[in-house]
Amino acid sequence: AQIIAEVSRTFNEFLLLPNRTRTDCSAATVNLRTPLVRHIAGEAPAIELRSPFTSAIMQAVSTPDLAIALARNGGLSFLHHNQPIGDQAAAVRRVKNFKAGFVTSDTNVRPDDSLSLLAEVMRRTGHSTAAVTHDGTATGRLLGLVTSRDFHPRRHDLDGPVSGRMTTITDLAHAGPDITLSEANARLWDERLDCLPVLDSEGHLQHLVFRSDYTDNKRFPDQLVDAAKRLRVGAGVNTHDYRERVPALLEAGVDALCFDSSDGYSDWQAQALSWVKKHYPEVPVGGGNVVDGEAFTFLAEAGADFVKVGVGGGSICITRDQKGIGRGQASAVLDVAAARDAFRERTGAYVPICSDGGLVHDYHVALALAMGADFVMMGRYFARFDQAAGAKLPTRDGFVKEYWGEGSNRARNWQRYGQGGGQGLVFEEGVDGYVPYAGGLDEGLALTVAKLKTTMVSCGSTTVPEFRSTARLTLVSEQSFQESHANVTLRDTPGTVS
Ligand code: MZP
Repeated sequence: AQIIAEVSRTFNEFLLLPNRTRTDCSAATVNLRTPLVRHIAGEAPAIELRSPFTSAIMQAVSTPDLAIALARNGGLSFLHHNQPIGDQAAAVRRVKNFKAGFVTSDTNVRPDDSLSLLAEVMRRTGHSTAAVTHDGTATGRLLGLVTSRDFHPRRHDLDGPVSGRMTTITDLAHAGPDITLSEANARLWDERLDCLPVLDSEGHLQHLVFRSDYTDNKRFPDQLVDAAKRLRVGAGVNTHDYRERVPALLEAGVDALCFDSSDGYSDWQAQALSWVKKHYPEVPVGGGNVVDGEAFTFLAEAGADFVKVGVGGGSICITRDQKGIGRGQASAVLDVAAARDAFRERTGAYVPICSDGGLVHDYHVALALAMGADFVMMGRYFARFDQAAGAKLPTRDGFVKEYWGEGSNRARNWQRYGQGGGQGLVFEEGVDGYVPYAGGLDEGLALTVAKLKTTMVSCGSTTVPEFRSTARLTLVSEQSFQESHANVTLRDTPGTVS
């Protein structure tokens, strides 16, 4: 056997050193955009994530509800394939048919008509206030506010001078669902406005962004319904029934596929990737999981548009106990990232990598990105939210949610865990358990994103690629790991101070 000299390391063994933070580097200026799929290095990818989060291809995690919530927050879910093809396709359709938030007009509503059209939308939907922007450029101008009840913008609500119903909004980008707002405008948007119309440079209404969910198109004037923006969704596939599953998912409107295997370094996966690329060359399809550069290159050469990294690190995973297979997640990501960069140098193609599983603390997301991941995939994290599949159960101290592995007897996902060719699991590679309940995805993810941005600011970075290239990591000793935690008796520790 060959012994790899390097020790297999995981995230807990590393910390980031702060870099110099420039004055223009703040949470408001951090941009978390990251590529999802293969592209020519230096060019824009066909699909980007607004936020580097994907949810695990697991029964307990990626429901259509979770996919909708995550897509609306800039990430992407991969709906699980451990279900009949028709059911998975129906789940894809549920996400794609969700029209909340966006109604797009392609009918060139004249600027003069915009206000009256908005008033009509507001009347029908019960919205009370709306803002009208003149254009979608970075210096979009707020033309007016339409209100159906008292709405008095306070000066500090708005970035620009307020004069009657006219003011200036800065930093309002026109990017469809990817609208970004300056901090002040985001606050205004959160607190006061119900509806944000986006107009093109000639003042034609392009689409309306609503805060609440509106699936009933009847509420909108006809001019605004036929071309609603649709949320993105991914789906897991396996190397057994892909010839039937892939076309059904595509028919349902899926945006990206991912071959899902606990060990993706196999001829079966290379053959399946090649089949998809031959029959559907335009369809983004990822592969995995792998833990070293050699396996990454194998899948990238077979056509994978992204590669997932991680074997044995998942919170519900016992593959390492059962089979002695795996690698510390930090070592795996560092090795695969180096191979991705070498592949880019050699071929000119950038194939993003995803750090999948084993992210226990929020700061592990930052570590994964610093070590080279383009985005992360998480199971335990998302299983805690309302939108995940597990039942919410009361305990003495609050609530928990069920969370079980795909290799557990509960899921019996034999397509993911090839154990000798036959159908069925010979032994378990995952467990069935509980995770603390964490409420809704919107609030939970917002907190994680806030921490990620703050970490990036401390490291002097405003973009994921900049963070990756400038981050400095240090190994921590057992003693310094202890030092990282609070070293006082906590106030709410029972039986300490009366
Ligand atoms: P985590 O976020 O809960 O730590 O890990 C989720 C990841 O664990 C999944 O994306 C998948 O790669 C992996 N997984 C899913 N089921 C099992 C299992 O039963 C597993 N062993 O390891």
